Amino acid sequence: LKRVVDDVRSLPEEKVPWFPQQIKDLDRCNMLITKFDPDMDQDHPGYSDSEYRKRRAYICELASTYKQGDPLPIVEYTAEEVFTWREVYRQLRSIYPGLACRQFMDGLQQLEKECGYGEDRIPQLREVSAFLKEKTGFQLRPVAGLLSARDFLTSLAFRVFQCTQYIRHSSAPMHSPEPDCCHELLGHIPMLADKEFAQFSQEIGLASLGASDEDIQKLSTLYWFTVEFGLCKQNGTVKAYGAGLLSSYGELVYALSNEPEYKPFNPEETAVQPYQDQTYQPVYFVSESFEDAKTKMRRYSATIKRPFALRYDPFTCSVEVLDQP
Ligand code: HBI
Ligand code: FE
Repeated sequence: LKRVVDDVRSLPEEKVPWFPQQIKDLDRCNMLITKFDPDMDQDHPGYSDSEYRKRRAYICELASTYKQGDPLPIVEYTAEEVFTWREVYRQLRSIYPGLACRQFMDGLQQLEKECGYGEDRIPQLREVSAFLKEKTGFQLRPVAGLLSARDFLTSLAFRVFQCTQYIRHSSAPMHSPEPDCCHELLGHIPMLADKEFAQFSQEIGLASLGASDEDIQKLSTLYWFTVEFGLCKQNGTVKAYGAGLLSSYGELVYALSNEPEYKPFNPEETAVQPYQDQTYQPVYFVSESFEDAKTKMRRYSATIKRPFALRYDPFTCSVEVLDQP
C-alpha cells in the first residue's frame, strides 16, 4: 500500500526541487522573466511610450500583490485599450470559423453568450475565472508578465492558469512579443473551457512538480508545441488549438497554409524540437485528437524519473506525495 508522507524532505532522494503542495503555495511561484518587458527590451513597441509603461507598472502591481484567494483585481480599461482589443477581436473572430478547432469554437460561443465576450469591452479576469470554474474547475490568477517555465507549469497542476491583465501596445495590435490579455482571453480561455483540454493541461502541470531542470525544459517545449502552437485533425482537416496561433492573425493563417513543415505529435520527438519565440514556427506538430494527445502525454510523463508518486486531491486542491510501492 502507498504511504502518504507529509514532507518532501523526508524522502530518501535529496535533490528534488521544491514544489507547491497546496494551492496557496502558488503565492511563492512568481519568478518573472524580463525577456520581453517594455522597460527592458528596446524592441518592445511600448519601450519609448512612458504613458504605456506607467499603465503597465500599475497593472503589474495589482498582480504582484495578489494572494491566492483574493478576489481577482478589476481593471477599468481606457478607451484606447478597448480600441486595441476591438481590432484584435474583430480580425481574429472573422477567421476562426474556418481555422479553429471545434472545442475552441464551442468555448468561444459560450463565452460570448454567458460571459460578455465581444468586441466592445475587455472581459474582466474575475468573471472569466468564475465562468471557467463552473465549466472545468480551472481558475485564473493575475500575473505581472512572463513567468519562469517551472512556476508557470506548476500552477497548471492545481488547475490555476496564470493570466496577464495588461494589453499590448496600440501601435502593434496584430502582434505581441509577450503574453497579454488578448492572448490569454482569446487564445487560452476558450480552450480551458473544454473538459478534456483542461485535463490535458493539468497533467502537464502535475508532470512538472519536482521535475529536474532538464525535464522542465522538455515539458516546457511540449507545452509550447501543444497548448501554444498545437494543431489537430478534425473531420479530415487540420485545425488549430494552440493559443499562440489563436491569438495571432498572421501566424494562424500561416500555420494552416501548408507552407510550414508538419510532423505528427510524438512527445519523445516533440520534447527536443528547438523552438522559436521571435517569429513564426518553422514546424508544427499535429495530433490525431485530444484524446490521442492526452494518452501519448500520459505515457511520456510516466517516464519522467522521480523518487515518489503524486496524487492531486480535488477536494482540498492539494498534492499528496506518495512513496513508490
Ligand atoms: N508565463 N505568464 C506566462 N504566460 C505563459 O504563457 C508562459 C509563461 N512562462 C513560460 C511559458 N509560458 C511557456 O513558454 C512554457 O515555458 C511553459
Ligand atoms: Fe500562452
